[in-house]
Amino acid sequence: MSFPEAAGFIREHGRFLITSHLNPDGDGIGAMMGLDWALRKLGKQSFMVLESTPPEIFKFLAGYSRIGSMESVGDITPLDTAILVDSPTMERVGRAAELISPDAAILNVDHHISNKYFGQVNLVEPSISSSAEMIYKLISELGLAPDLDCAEYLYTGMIIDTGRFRFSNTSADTLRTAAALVQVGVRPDKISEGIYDAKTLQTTRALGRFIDSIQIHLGGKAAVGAFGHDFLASEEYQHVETEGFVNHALSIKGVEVAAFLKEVEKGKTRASLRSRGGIDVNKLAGAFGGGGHSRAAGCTIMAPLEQAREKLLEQVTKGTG
Ligand SMILES: [Mn+2]
Repeated sequence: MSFPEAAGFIREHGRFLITSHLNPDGDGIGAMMGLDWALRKLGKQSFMVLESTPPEIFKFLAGYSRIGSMESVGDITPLDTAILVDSPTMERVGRAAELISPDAAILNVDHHISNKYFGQVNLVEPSISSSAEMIYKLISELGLAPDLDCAEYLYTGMIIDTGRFRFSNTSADTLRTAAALVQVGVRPDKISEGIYDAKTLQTTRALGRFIDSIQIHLGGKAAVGAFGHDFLASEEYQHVETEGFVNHALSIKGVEVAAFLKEVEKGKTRASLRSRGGIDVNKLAGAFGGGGHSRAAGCTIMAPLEQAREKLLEQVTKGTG
């Protein structure tokens, strides 16, 4: 599926639900908001709804309150047209799927290699850094040029998914797009400060806790940091944003694969996985029903923390040994 076909889908419809995956990152948020901006520019009706309240950390984006949650929207009739961004499956949007009528026309815009092509129209481009970069191309295809607000949405998505233009998904096109957004007026220092230098004290303390928890396995090849259920359920944790924590485990010399394990419920552990390229974490996550990208992926392991760690390491050994 090509950008012109996705643009055609947008032109043909009038009223859209836009949603993204559970616990969205800056790319899901930025791509949603950029797309919402474009739809409204075209005179369309657009509603952005996530399962839960969007994360505090991106509150500096203009019009952030336009993003609703299942709680805030109350009872609304399911929509006939939906665009899912940055979500590899329908299931990943969680309860927001209740707002999509069963026979809805769905446009799927994503860059996860694990994408399941669940839409009527599927714009899936695993070679593109971020869903936000895809939305930039889609906006151009629609004959629009981002204003400053829109440029900030897309730039935010791009810096999150490229790790501030450090990861291997940072292409010449990525940098050209970023340059175009800066040309519109985006200030890289402002966005960077908004995301990386506006942490709660609890987040900074939690990072210390995460770093302390790192254990090295498989002769130095794997690093695993973990939060147990008690901490996740504590009042303190409610003010913590863990975006980027796992990269501290990956940055240790010799480490090829890193994991951040969170025991979200007793007996249920969420794993965030990163690799430097030798190990395909999309496949690793796939062994537990998850997925993502070859160097960044996630999955849920139905086991308590320590068992989840063992299962994960077993799978790394199987996949690489
Ligand atoms: Mn993404």
